[in-house]
Amino acid sequence: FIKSPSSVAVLGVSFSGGQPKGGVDEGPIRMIEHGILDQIKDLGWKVDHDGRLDHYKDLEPAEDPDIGILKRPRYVGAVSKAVSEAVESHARQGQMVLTLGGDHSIGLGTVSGSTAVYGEDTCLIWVDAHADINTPDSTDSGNLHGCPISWMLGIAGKVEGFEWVQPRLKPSNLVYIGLRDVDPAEKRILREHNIKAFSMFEVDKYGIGKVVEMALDHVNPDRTKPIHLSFDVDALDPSVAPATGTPVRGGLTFREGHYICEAIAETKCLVALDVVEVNPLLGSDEASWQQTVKIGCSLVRSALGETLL
Ligand code: NNH
Ligand code: MN
Ligand code: MN
Ligand code: MN
Repeated sequence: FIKSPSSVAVLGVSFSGGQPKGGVDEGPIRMIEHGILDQIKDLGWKVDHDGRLDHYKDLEPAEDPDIGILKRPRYVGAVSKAVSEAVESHARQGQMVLTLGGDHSIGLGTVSGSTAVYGEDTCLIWVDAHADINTPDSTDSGNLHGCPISWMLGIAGKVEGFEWVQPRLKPSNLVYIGLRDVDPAEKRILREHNIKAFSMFEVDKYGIGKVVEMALDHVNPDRTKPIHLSFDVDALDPSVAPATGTPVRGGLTFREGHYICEAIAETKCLVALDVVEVNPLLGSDEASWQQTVKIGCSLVRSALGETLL
C-alpha cells in the first residue's frame, strides 16, 4: 500500500437506517458546511469529492420488514454494499478514503472496502463507547449500527441483504479503544475470539499515549500494515461531543480523542478513516451540535496529519 498518499477521496454517507434517531444523516453535510474539504486541502491533500451526499437514498427498498428484531436489514445491507464498492474503487486508485457518516452500520461497508483491497493485512482500530459486535442473534436492540463487526468477522450468520459480505477481517487485526458500554453477549464474543480491547479502564490506568502504543503493537507491531480507523464520536465524553445518538458518560477527553488520531497519522499507515454518529439534530442547543460537528472536523484533520507544532 502507498504509505503517504497525496489524494483523499471523501464520501458523505447520509444514512440513519442503522439506528432509530433521525438527524445522523445530516452529519456529513454539516461537516462539509463547516469547511472540512478546504481544511483538508489546506493540509496539502488533493481532495476528491463529487459533491453528492445522497447517493444511497435510492437504495431504500419499498418494503423492508423486520427480520426477527433486526430493523431495516435490507436497506442497511444495500447501503453498506454500495459504500463498500465506493471505498474499494477509491482505495484501488491509491487514495486515502475518508467517510463521513451517518450511523456506524456503514462501518461494515467502509471496512469491507478496505479489506477487499488490502486483504488480511488490514488492521482495524475501532474507537467507540460500544463494541458494535452484536450478532443478529445476540442484539437486544435490533439496531444494526450495533452489529457491523460481527459480519466483518464472519460470525453473523445468514441475513437477507448481507449476502454480499466477504468476512475478511482477522480478529487479531482488530483493536478497540474507548469502550465503556458493552453488552454481556458482546463481552462473551470478545473473549471467545481473543479480541484486544482498551476500555476506559485501561485509558485511565495507562494513559492514552501508552494505550495507543499498545493497540498499535498488537495489530501492527512493525508499523508496516495498512490501518483503517473507524471513529464513533460517542467514544468522546458527552461533555465534549454531546450531539450523538447514544452518549455514554465517562468517555475520552478532547485531547485523548485527538491524540489517537495524531498518533495513528504519525505511523503513516492510515488508509481509511470513518467519522460517524455526528447527529446535528441532537444536543441541548445550537452550540452543542455545532461543537460536535466542529470536533468531527478536527478529528479528521488530526488523522490526516495536522500537528500542534
Ligand atoms: N450495543 C448496543 C446495541 O447493540 C448499542 C450500540 N450503539 C452504538 N454503537 N451507538 O456505537 O444496540
Ligand atoms: Mn468519487
Ligand atoms: Mn459505533
Ligand atoms: Mn458507539
